Amino acid sequence: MVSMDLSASITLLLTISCCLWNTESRTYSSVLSVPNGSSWGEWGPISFCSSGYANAFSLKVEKDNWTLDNTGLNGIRLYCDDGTEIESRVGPWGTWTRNLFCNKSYLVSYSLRVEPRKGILDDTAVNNIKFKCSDGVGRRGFGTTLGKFGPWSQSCQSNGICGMRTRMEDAQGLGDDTALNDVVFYCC
Ligand SMILES: [Ca+2]
Ligand SMILES: [Ca+2]
Repeated sequence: MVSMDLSASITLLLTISCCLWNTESRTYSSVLSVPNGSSWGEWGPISFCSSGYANAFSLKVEKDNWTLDNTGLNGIRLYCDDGTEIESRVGPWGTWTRNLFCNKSYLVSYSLRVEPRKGILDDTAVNNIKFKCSDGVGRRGFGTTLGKFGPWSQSCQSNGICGMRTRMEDAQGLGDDTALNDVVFYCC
């Protein structure tokens, strides 16, 4: 009787481990990054499409607010062909711009538009992002125009982007806010 209870507990434990792992992770083949991200803030959680790949995105953008503290890009949302929408850390400013889609293909590469550090002046860090679709066509987000685009990331060698993680600086109170500072994407 004791040994039956034990084996039932082990089975239950294995079942829980299996399912928690499934909701939080996914087997991926590579991680895409770029060298020009900024380094303020903390990395958020990794978010994966439940089973498919990202074929569209939208950006949370704070337009120039004519004050001395702008933040530019505040969030990235990916739309997966399995119907899921995923985000990692998202900043509090700005509004979501309209979606940009790949034509019967998936997102496979990206480049970040980043403003270099301004010292005592107003920093914004990342201002925009552009993607390449697996059909070779580019899609530039509706971000802001400060800074310049850096080099393209590697491209997914597998189907396409299936996950993401953003680095976000929390609100600085009266200090200089920058919101989104960097992002990496996962290929499956
Ligand atoms: Ca700022
Ligand atoms: Ca500053």
